[in-house]
Amino acid sequence: MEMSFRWYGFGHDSITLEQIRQIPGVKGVITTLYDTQPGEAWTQEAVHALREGVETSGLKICGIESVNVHDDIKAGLPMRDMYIDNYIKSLTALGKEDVHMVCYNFMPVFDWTRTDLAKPRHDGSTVLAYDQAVIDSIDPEDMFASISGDTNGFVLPGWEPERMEHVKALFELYKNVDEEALMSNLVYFLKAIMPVCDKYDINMAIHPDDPAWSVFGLPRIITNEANIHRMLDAVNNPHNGITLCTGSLGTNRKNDLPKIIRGLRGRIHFAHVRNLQFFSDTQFEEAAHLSADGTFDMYEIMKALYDIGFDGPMRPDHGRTIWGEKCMPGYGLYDRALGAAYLNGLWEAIDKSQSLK
Ligand code: DNO
Repeated sequence: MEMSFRWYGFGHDSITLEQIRQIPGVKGVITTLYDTQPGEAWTQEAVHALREGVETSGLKICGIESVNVHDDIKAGLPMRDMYIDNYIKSLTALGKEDVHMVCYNFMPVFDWTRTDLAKPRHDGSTVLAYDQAVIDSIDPEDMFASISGDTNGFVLPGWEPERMEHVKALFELYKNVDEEALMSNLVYFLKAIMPVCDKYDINMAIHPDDPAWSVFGLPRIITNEANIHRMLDAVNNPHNGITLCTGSLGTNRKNDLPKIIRGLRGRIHFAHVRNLQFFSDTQFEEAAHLSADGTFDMYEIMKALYDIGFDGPMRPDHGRTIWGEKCMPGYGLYDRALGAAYLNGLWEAIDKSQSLK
């Protein structure tokens, strides 16, 4: 396991590489070319400049989150082959710059969805939260407006205003796309990109849908163990893997996270580890990483990752906003740094107790 930290790039993040470098055990960053749009071909020059910037600070790029997939690919529209060609160009640029892990998602229209970005918590922090009753009471077109006031001026990943301006048109795109069609569009995409992944040894790590069920009637497929295996078996190449995101897959309380992890040996290429606190099956808020602060047993999750020999990048995921920090909701320095230290501590303890046996 290699501990990493998500960083949004020069000019887009309140946190500096120098600060990240001082978090014990963090070896590198998970980043992206934040100025690109889904569907655009990345150039090797741009990736090289990003890499150089990161390496100058003594860190490295542990992986990209995300190279976003254009909606025409997800919806299976005629232009998809052109966008897939561009995706292959982006992967080539990354491969040539020695980047070997790419996180992406296949969620239609909205990426991760929360109904509150600054919910006050009992400990005085604020956190991201989700309440299905709120989703059921609003129009999808109002979704962006309802959360955009709480972002502290940051552009949230997956909620870029340029895309959100076209929500209605985006919904139109998917009107004939059900879960079966979405799955087959995903398989089509994966089959097309596997040769370049093989050539440059790039691990593709699909991010689970968050929450792990349909929102606003849109199809969602990376939601449970059976669907994950279906996707992996359909393109049975070790480069076709997943991002094990506990906070996303774990939204569905039927998903037994340690069990799912144990069944995915060799196919988990990236791990996002965080905790949730539930109020009902469809209402939850994000907790501190510590097991006792939420619902998940973080020891069992880390132990399962350890036992399957997980050796990819891991990052602490969304943190609470604490200590008066002004940051992108979920992506402040302080609570994620606490999360990294805690997860590293669990890993060290598991590792040492294994070697005592
Ligand atoms: C939210 C993130 C997601 C994730 C994408 C991957 O905080 O976990 O936006 O990066 O779904 O493409």
